[in-house]
Parts: sequence; C-alpha cells; structure tokens
Amino acid sequence: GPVLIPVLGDQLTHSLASLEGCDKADAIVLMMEVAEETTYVRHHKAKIALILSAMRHFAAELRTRGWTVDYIALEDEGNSGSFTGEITRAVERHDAREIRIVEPGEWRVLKALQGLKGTLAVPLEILPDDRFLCSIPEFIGWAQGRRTLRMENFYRQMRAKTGLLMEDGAGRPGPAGGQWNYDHDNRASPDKHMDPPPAPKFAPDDVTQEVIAMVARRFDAHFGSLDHFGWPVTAAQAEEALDAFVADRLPDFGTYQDAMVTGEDDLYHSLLSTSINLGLLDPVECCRRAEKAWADGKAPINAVEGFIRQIIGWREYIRGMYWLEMPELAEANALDAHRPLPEFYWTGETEMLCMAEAVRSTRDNAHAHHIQRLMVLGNFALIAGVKPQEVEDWFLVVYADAYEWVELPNVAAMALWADKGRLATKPYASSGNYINKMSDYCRKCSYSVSKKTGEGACPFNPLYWDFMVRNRKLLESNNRVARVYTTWDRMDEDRRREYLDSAKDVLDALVPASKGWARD
Ligand code: FAD
Ligand code: DLZ
Ligand code: SF4
Repeated sequence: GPVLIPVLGDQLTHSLASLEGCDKADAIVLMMEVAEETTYVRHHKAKIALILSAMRHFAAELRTRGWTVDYIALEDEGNSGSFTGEITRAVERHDAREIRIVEPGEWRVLKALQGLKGTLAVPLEILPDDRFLCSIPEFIGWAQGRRTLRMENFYRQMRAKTGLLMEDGAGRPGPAGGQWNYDHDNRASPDKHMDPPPAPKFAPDDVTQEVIAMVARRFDAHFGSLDHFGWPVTAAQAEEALDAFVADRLPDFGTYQDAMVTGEDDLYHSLLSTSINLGLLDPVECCRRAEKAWADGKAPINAVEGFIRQIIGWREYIRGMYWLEMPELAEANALDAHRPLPEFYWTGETEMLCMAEAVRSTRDNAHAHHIQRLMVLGNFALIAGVKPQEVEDWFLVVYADAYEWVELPNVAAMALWADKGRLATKPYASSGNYINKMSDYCRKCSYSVSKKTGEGACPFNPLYWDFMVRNRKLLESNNRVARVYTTWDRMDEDRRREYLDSAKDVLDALVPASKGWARD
C-alpha cells in the first residue's frame, strides 16, 4: 500500500518535510477536520473558520499539484472526531504501509501520536518541523547549562545563523547599523503623525462562506464574531498581506510598536501571525523581505530590526521554551495565584476602557496587539492574581493565531511570571501609568488614572501595589525590583492601608466568569 501523509491544520506548507522527497504516485495525503480539535477548547468562531477554510484551500492546491488527498470533512459520515481515530481509519482504508507526519505544535497531540505509534501495525515516523529556524534539539542545546535564558542572546545567534541584518564590520560580521537591538527607538506614544493605512482584508470566497455557515451553525455558542472575517486563507493572499505590510506599514512599525489607540485595530502591525503560524508564509522569508526594504532605503533600521527580532527572536525562542518547559509549564503557578478569571474577559462589559477595547477587538477580529495582550489583558490578570490556567485557556480560545506552542509560554511565562522568571527577569506588572503613556484610553475612561486609591481610581493603581506587597518575599531579592519596595516602605502607614483596602474593593467586585466559555 501507499505511504500515508497526515497534514495538520497548521501545516499548510507545500515544502512541508513530510511531503518533501515523496513520490506523489505512491502517497496519500490525509487531512482531517475533527470535532476534538474544534472543541478541546471552545475556539473563537473565526479561528475555527480560518483553519478549516485554509485547510480546504490547501487540499485543493495539493490536488492541483498532483497529490492524492483524502479529505475528511467535519460533518462526514463516520468521522471518528479525532486525529488518532481518523489516521487509524485511513490506514485501513488505504492499506497504508507507513505513516509520515511532521511533529505537531502541541504536547497533547504529540502524546496522542506517540500513543498511536504503539497500537498501529505499520510504522509511524514523526519528522522535525523544519519550517522553524531553530530545531528543538538545537534550542535545548543552547539552553543547556545556562543559568538565565536571555532571549537577546538567542536572538543574536539567530541573526548570525541567517545573516539577517549582518554586515562585514572591521574584519568580522557584526550587526548592521552597529547595534543589535533598536528597541529604544520603538516606544513612541501615540501622536498626531500616526496615520496607519488599513491592513488588507480578504472577502470570504465560496469555500470560506460555506465554512463560515457551518461554523455559525455548529459552534453558535462559541466566543467571538464571524461578521468581519477577513483573514488570508491561502498562501497567495498571505503574500498579498506581506507585500502590503512591507510597503505601507513596516516603515512606521517600529516607532509605534507599543502604541494603542481607541478604535484602531491594525495600527502599523503586520497582522501576519495567523498566516505564519498556519504555514502560509515562511518566517525567514518575511524577514528577508523586510531586510530588503531596509537595503533599498524604504524602511528604517529600527522598524526592520524590530520586526525581525519578533520573528527570529521571540517567535523561535517562545517555541523553544514551550518544548523545554512542557509538561510542567501547563501547570506552573509560581505566584500561587488562584482567583477565577473575571467575566468581563468574555463579555467586555467593564468601565475600564483599555480592557473594553482589547476585548472588543478580540471578539470582533480574533486578534489584539502584543501590547494589549501583555500590558492590558495579561497585566490585569497578573496583578489581580488570576489562576494561570484560566488565563491560558482564554488566550488559547480567543486568538486566531493561537496554538499552545506559542500561546502558553507567552501567557504563562511572559505575562504571568508563572515559571518564576525563567523567561522574564521581572514580572511585567504595571499600574495605569504605562497604559496612560502608551495610549489615548485614559483621558476617555470613566476611571481616573491619576487617582491612586478609592472610588473612581484606575483599578490598575491599587492592584499594582497589592501585587507587589503580596509577592514581596519572592520579588524583593530581585535587584530589578528591589527599589520599588523602598518606595513602598517610605510611604506613610495610612497611605499604604488605603492602597491595600482599595485593591480589596476592586478584587471583591470582580464577577467570576461563568463556566463553559472555554471548555465544555
Ligand atoms: P507583529 O507585531 O506584526 O509582529 C510580527 C510577527 O512576530 C508576528 O506576526 C508573530 O509571528 C511574531 N511575534 C511577535 N511577538 C511574538 C511573541 N511574543 N511570540 C511569538 N511570536 C511573536 N502570538 C501568536 O502567534 N499566537 C499566540 O497565541 C500569542 N499569544 C500571546 C499571548 C500573550 C499574553 C502575549 C503577550 C503575546 C502573545 N503572542 C502570540 C505574541 C504576539 O502578541 C502576536 O504574535 C502578535 O500580536 C501578532 O500580531 P502581528 O502579526 O500583527 O504581530
Ligand atoms: C486549531 C485546529 C482546529 C480548530 N481544528 C483542526 C482540525 O479540524 N483539523 C486539523 O488538522 N487541525 C485543526 N486545528 C489545528 C490543530 O489543533 C493543530 O494542528 C495541532 O494542535 C498541532 O499544532
Ligand atoms: Fe485603563 Fe486605568 Fe486608563 Fe481606564 S484609567 S483606560 S482602566 S489604565
């Protein structure tokens, strides 16, 4: 019988390792829409629509290229509802002699495939996912014996490995422009010069419309809207989105990378994460396009370096950290936080304008910017002491670019410090000041960011101090945080009492999320 090649929903790449070097006449590609994947968490409707539509488009492309594709649709008769069930059925159906599959992006799926290995009569080979720049063994090798796993160090190795933004300095290659990192140029507050051209949106074609109708019917109770669906669902559309970003928004990407503006859902960000994570775009190719814009004098080094650092720095490092720290990372809770997730994460019903804006964009677009995810949604959960696993479920459900390999380290380690600082030296905890500096929200908010305690005070203000005091024994030895405690100790007693009482009022007023939003 033929070789069976299962291709998963985030492996939509024609140069995929399991397809390379295979004789099309002697292979069957298996693609499976399975209930288990659509409901292990109750994904945002638009996320399910994106993945299933992209899968259906990819299957059509494979057939056009001469592959035999066995496509199991979600509502097909006999669909077992799981990857392992469908692979087992396909082995029998095709009398396959072996299975070749690229490693999945989630621990849960890898375990299921390894379990299958033991029960099937035919060999199942799991191949490395070489669409990433750094292999898992290479990352684990890099991490070996290091006391701290600084992303910056890893990032420089990736720059040297790819040659991106490297130039021959005095006798040996060095960073273009003389600096590795231009992050200090990338922190402008919103200003009147901002005039971001809208990112391209892609009107659903008949395949996507059919998927949207099915998702609306079957997953009606899931979070999120399908109304504004405009994500790229093919490599060609993703290319178009990349072209538009490099031409129109990359030049200002760096300067306004951390800015937030009411009603502005795109700003200068690339909005390419869904396409890169699906495999519709190659991450290093995206970086080469940005580098070329710099070489052609069309984009400044701070923007190009900032973009490249996100992709070959953060994205590769985060993936490495996932496989290094699983399965413990999924249960990590270094700060012993146990509060239930507040209901407003699902409803957006809150007077905090920064939070309401982040949830609105998340509901409407299945997207929010890095700084909204880190300094609004993540920061509030951190300083309010929300249980990490509930925050992780929320982030896995709501974002169209979310798979556990990228979502979990960003939430658990970067936003919630649940891994006790292996990734982030100090917690990204902040009061309302940071949001006020980086956005136009506070001046329109019903809370007052300058009021520190009591009625009408910005909730981030007392929560920040409550967080620092609650975690003092763990944090005060951290020299990047120690001076905060000198400020606290200098405050007079009733001021400190006011902060802690206000924080208690805020926390007591939080309404816990009703069950059933994230998991059945
Ligand atoms: P841009 O700002 O244009 O950045 C360019 C690209 O860099 C992105 O497309 C993305 O591929 C990559 N990138 C940037 N930052 C990161 C990062 N920290 N980790 C990994 N890749 C990064 N990103 C996801 O792809 N999926 C997630 O589930 C996800 N969850 C997150 C949860 C939290 C709490 C935080 C703080 C960040 C999370 N991120 C996640 C990272 C980041 O927020 C998104 O990648 C980014 O907002 C996507 O929008 P964009 O394509 O416009 O990114
Ligand atoms: C996220 C997702 C969803 C919602 N549905 C499917 C599906 O029906 N079939 C499929 O092959 N992949 C799906 N995916 C993506 C998988 O969850 C993802 O490929 C694995 O978790 C490995 O990263
Ligand atoms: Fe958010 Fe506080 Fe600013 Fe309101 S005042 S927008 S709650 S940071």
